[in-house]
Amino acid sequence: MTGVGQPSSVRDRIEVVRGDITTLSVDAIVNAANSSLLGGGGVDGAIHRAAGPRLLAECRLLGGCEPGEAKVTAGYDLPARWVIHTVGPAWRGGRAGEEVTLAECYRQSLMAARDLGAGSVAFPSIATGIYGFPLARAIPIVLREVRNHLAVEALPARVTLVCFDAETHEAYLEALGRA
Ligand code: AR6
Repeated sequence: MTGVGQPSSVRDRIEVVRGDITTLSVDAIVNAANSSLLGGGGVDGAIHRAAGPRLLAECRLLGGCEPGEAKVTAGYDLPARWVIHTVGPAWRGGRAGEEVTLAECYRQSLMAARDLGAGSVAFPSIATGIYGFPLARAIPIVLREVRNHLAVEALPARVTLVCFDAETHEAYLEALGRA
């Protein structure tokens, strides 16, 4: 049990939900972007549509983003105050450093959230859509990086892992022992 004034456990600070990340009232949402940062399909397209054209205007000033890096913009018309854009690895069979790059996406995004002072941050399942990173290989990396960060940092206080489709949602719940 967590008493008044005691820090919550890492476990209690991680939440898995099924839904559309653009609707969440959190301090920051993470975008699974591409290196241009100029929009695309999947969650990237949904975030740009929901945030409005001012998001693209700010992204144009950022000069792109390398895989594993994270860059911050405002959230504009989104409920979230900030968008943390990161670029996952396109899957090339697993021998091109994809797992290291995916870990770096989560690590850099969590550091960006901390530096913003964000209390809450929501992640999509980076790289497991159009980029083809196998979900079963991604989830242990995601959970390891989120847990490692929360074990040593107070911010973000809460991390929401957002699953758009049923398969992703079930796989996350199972990995967390909450199925
Ligand atoms: N909310 C939450 N998750 C979503 C949403 C949403 N609204 N829409 C899709 N997802 P993907 P990637 C899930 O393809 O694999 C873009 O064109 C989706 O079901 O969006 O990193 C970029 O510009 C999947 O589980 O991102 C890049 O070119 C997860 O988000 C490329 O796609 C990630 O799927 C990046 O590919």
